[in-house]
Amino acid sequence: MDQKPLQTMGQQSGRRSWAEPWKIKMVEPLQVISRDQREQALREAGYNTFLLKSDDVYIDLLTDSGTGAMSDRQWAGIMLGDEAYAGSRNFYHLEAAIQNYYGYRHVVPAHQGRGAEHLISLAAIQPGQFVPGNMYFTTTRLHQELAGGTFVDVIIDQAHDAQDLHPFKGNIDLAKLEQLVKEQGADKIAYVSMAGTVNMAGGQPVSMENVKAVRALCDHYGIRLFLDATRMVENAFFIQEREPGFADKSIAQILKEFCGYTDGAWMSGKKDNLVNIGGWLAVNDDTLFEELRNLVIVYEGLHTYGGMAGRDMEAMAIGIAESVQDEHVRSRIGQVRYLGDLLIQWQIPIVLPVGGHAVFLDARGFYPHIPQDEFPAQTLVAELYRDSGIRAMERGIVSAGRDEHTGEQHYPRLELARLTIPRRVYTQAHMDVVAESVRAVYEIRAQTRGLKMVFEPKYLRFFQARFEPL
Ligand code: P61
Repeated sequence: MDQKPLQTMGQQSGRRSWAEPWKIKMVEPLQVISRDQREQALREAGYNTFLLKSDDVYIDLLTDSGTGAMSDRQWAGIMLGDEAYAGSRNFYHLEAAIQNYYGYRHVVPAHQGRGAEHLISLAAIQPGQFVPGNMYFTTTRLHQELAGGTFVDVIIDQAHDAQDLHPFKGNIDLAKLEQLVKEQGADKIAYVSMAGTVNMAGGQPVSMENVKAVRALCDHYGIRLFLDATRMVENAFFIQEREPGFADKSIAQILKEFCGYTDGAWMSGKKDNLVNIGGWLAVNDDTLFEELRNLVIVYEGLHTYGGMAGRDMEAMAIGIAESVQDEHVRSRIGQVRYLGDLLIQWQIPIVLPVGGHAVFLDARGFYPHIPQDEFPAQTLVAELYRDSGIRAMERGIVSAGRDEHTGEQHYPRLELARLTIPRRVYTQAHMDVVAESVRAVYEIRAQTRGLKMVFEPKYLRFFQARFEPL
């Protein structure tokens, strides 16, 4: 019998292979429940993957948030927790790491990203002001709205097109931004809210050129520029890879340069910073810092722990240093890209180019026969779970929610299912299993039917909404 010669991944791409820059010291067993059990689990979860029990999940690609594996150094750091109510030494380690790698002057700890978003929104938004940003993120926009602001999307148009190959689809459209400033007046703009990378656009990066230009525009009008730094390390990788003049700079250098164009940042440490819980805010302005330091006590905890245990702060300080290692970022994004490249080769519709933290399946491409009101991306994540026990996340009309004033549903152009890759957790073999399950679901796409929503919560409905098959 004729057998094709087996090729390693590297050989298939005409290059030498690379591998993860770590080895595994401890394992966590996985199990797959039967198809009948998965059917039942889906029904009980109202076809919402957020409502599944994790014991019923095989490969969990719901999110990369807090799901990463810590290193042996970080676990050792956990043992060095100084659980003093005030002045924990771990806070000073964390503060130094943020100042060193991100470059901001003042640090305020928070229990996670949305805690930090709450504080910056309260401190920097006056009711009635506008907050332009490069595409909405669910919690970010909600906190801006709850503080009385109105979010305005000023990302470049290409970001809303799943197939557009622009290398920096996270960029802010300067003309859109300037038009808003001119229409409303600079005093009606609370600040510019820039995320790197842009989660809802598919993990797409912002270029250094763009942040510089936005900085110049903000300086011209006297507007502040704040960064959602949640996945900014991954953004730095794309600048190193794609932007002229950065190939010889390290991730750490690029990160610091980029942050240097902004007035401050908020952070969900659960992503880039390689911890299971934690977050922070960092700003340069003394007065704003005083305000944030005051607010943190009300909502999060004292200004030297902000809702985190001392040990969590130590793990994050160590995680920050690990997160900017070039080999780490290359292998992290390399794994995401490996999965994406398999799907591209099989002509399965995904968001292009493949972004930093996830592969986003284009549910419109899967199910052109399912109208957006019947939740194509929600259907897709349910189908994937049914096929293999793999858990993904809806990022389409359910996530987009409703207009806060009119109550009308937002109809986002992107209707996506996110296969989010936790950091340092799964292997290449897991990625193969995921790719094959996506293909199986794609093959039965024509006979797949949509869903109807039978329960809708008021805030961030995607977390707890329930559905039934049509
Ligand atoms: C995620 F379904 N992201 O991607 P917190 N900014 C950015 C984030 O990605 C982010 C936060 C701020 C999550 C968790 C999550 O609709 C959802 O530490 C760019 O989660 O509070 C979080 O940071 C907030 C999942 C959040 C969601 C909101 O999976």
